Amino acid sequence: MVHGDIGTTVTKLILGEQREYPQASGEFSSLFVELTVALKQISYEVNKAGLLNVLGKAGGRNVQDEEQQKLDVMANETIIRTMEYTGYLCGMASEENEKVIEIPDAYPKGKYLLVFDPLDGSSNIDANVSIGTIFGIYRKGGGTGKCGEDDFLLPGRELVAAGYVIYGSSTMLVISTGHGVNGFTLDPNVGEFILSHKDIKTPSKGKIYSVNEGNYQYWDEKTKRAIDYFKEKDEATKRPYTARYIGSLVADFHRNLLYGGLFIYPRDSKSPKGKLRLLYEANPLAFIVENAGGTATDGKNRIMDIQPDGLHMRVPLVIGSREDVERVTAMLNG
Ligand code: AHM
Ligand code: MG
Repeated sequence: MVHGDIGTTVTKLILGEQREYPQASGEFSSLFVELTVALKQISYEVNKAGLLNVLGKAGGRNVQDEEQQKLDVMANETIIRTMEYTGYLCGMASEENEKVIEIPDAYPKGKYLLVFDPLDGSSNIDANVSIGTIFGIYRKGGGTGKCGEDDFLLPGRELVAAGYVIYGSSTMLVISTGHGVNGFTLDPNVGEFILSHKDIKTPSKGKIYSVNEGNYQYWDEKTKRAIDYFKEKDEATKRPYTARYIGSLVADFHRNLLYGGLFIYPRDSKSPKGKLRLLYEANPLAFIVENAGGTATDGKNRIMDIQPDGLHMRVPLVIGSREDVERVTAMLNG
């Protein structure tokens, strides 16, 4: 059931959902509100980055051996420092940290697990292209206390909630707690996420395909054929699809969610396991797309049924409108 009318705040919507479950302790709602505080801080920093001359590299390399941008570090620290204090989490996992982020001994522990990519698409930062934050929330299996890597190796179907923020021409938060998908636009004057896109449903078939075709020579024949289809006349529309690729997953995904279409990052000979990460990129977006009526696979299996083998496991990703994803998945397996 979807709560709230256009113009309501994200806090009100989450509280409304909580009241549907009289046995709920309110911890999830409080956790979520704290998370939105961190997300608003990141939005503020991203927006003023150009002004403050903080663009550029921080000098370090993260666990994936990628250059860390200053804003990546800032976003990661903002989420960790905000959320470790709440008492609702037993640990966190971030794209920027090799191991589980433990809650300091001084703070109480809770029953939830937070996974996140603090600033996705960060190679686009210096060009002022839209970037995003992706997150997922799980409930720990059994009790509170500290948690280790094994606690995080859960399939996406166990997610309690997931969402992303897109730092674009305005900042938007898109979330699902498993009851549809709602989009909120940050009103900078009052500092609140306001419901602007109620009960988002993605079209069952789109006209857009998004893939880095520069990798064409690294694809196998089935992948080439599956992508070539979109340049031919589609059986239904008698027109080829439109190509759109920003190179910023949240931005590519968000556009396709609203307009219909699909995003594909297939495995290739450079990245035989795929590029994108299951825990904090593919799973949260798969949770969102399924709640909006779309679907997501790794080219064969449902993304949310994949058993992770590590915090930073990579997967191929085919995600978006149901008919389009099913077509590609069938062609990859034909
Ligand atoms: P990041 O987490 O290091 O920012 O990398 C993920 C990004 C996604 O946002 C985007 O979809 C993809 O990498 C683009 O990859 P490519 O440049 O290979 O097309
Ligand atoms: Mg990322």
